Amino acid sequence: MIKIKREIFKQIIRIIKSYNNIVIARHISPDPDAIASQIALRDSIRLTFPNKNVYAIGAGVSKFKYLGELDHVDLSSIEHALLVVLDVPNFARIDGIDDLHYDAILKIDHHPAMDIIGDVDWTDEHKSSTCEMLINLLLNSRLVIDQKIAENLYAGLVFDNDRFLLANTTKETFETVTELLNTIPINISSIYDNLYTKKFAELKFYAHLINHIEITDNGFGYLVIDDETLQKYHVDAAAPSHFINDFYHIEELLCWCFITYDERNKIYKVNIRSRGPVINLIAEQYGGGGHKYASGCRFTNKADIDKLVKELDSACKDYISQENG
Ligand SMILES: [Mn+2]
Repeated sequence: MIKIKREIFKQIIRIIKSYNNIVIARHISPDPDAIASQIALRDSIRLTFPNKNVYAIGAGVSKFKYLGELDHVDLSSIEHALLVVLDVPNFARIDGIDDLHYDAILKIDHHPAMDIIGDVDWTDEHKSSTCEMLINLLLNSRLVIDQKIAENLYAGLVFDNDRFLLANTTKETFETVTELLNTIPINISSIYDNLYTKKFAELKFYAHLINHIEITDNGFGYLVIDDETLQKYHVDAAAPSHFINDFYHIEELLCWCFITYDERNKIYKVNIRSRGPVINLIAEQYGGGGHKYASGCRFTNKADIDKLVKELDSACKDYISQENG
């Protein structure tokens, strides 16, 4: 039996019930956990409370269209809204709420807490994904779940723990999935087709990453990817983020990062992963953040590249000397 946090579920339902306008947001550069969680929760609230206005907002990503459509709505015209924040702990990384006036915040997230504190706040950094938390919520409250909602939540869950491969996978993760599958049949193979089918161009780009990553004596791997390289392989500035998790389980790497120049937004996008040193505090210094071992940030100053690379490399060095301590 999963330990159910009935009290927090009651509070969540109460605050949802008390608002007619509900806007659901998540982080910039969204991944399937971020988008699937907001679309699933929106659809569930709409089915449960058909008279409410519920919107899932933020920039869309064509790669994740199969999860469902986001809402394009003039936020400045919405009054007395409940802002639901999913899968993001800090205001700086919420996508697209600048024009929104809201009266209260409901936050559900599995990142270490930062500056967003919800009026109702369920933060649990031991959960593998925000979708895992929403499965717990939907299966243990009056919120309606159907097959599409269940499939979205499963997709977000397996994306964030890389099909139960990563260390954020727990006994509770398996129990949550079992409870979901016992409740609703879902088409797992079509979810995996959507999540994992790739084009050759993308795999050739992956080969480029493998062939060009620089690895220091301290087990730190990094690669700066310019716009010319992205164009050569016909991929966009988000492509490196799709491969960052494929560098887990490489013996020579303790920590690795891709720094990608996004020509359209004139910004460097950084993905960082680690099997050794904690990296989210470093990412926070560059305006980013995330999990202890999976973080990201963005910056415009080219000089920050060298600084960040040096800092991550020395974090690896410190980690090794502590291990050998
Ligand atoms: Mn997540």
